[in-house]
Amino acid sequence: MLNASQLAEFELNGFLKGDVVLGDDEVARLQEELELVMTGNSVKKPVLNHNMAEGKLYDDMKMTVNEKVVQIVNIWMASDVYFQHASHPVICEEIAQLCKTDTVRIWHDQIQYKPPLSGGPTGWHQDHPLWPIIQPADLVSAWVALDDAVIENGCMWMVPGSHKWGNHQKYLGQTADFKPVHKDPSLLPEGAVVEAIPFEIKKGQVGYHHSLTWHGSPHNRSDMKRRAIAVHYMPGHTRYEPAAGHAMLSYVDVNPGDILSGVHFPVVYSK
Ligand SMILES: O=C(O)CCC(=O)C(=O)O
Repeated sequence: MLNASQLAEFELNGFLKGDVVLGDDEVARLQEELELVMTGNSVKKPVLNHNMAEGKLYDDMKMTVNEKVVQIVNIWMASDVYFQHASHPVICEEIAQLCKTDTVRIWHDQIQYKPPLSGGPTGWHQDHPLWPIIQPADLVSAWVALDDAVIENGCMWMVPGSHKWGNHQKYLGQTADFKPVHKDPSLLPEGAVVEAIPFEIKKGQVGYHHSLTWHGSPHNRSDMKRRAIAVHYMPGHTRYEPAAGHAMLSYVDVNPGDILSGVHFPVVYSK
């Protein structure tokens, strides 16, 4: 359970470090299960399992063709261990606090694995604009490190306060050394300071971020793996409002305007 000062910090910054919520044995189990799914050896399959760096050359960054970021979407559908993780009682209760809701559903989850030396960057972005089938933009994600995530192996970076600036996704870019850039700063609200800080998370620790917070993670040139599981959670009032495509679209079986519910969007917390 988060205290008042943690809730105030999240409100101010749009992100927050939580506790270490998984012990070494639990992390080891998730790492094993990840290997099984990532190599295609699980019986059930996730929604996506691919190298998201492939074919993507950020115009403003030096990238080599061999860079790799393994992205797996909805590993919970392929692995009961990951479903249990997505239902973690401490995480789900804290998400309910941060979303100010009494019901929490899984929108979808996401592994990002940056392998040693060749791990590619995840460009600066906001989550909600990349999810154009749900409204409103008040989701919160729980990002749990499966290896210590530090500057050297490509931890996430965050821009404090950016969750209050609206949708700037199409203007976001980065410098060659991965500083966030707004392509038309005149559109930013008065007083907005675009300054990123590292969001280092220990193995088994949870970090929370709002779905409008600017974030990204650079290359992994270290000899350490950088594995993590992010679960993107919806408060009980999130509606299906299709405006463009998304990997989860074919799993929706409600009508536009309805609460996004159903077996593929399970309730993991309710008060
Ligand atoms: O794992 C990363 O580096 C990026 C993850 C991310 O963008 C997210 O969880 O919203």
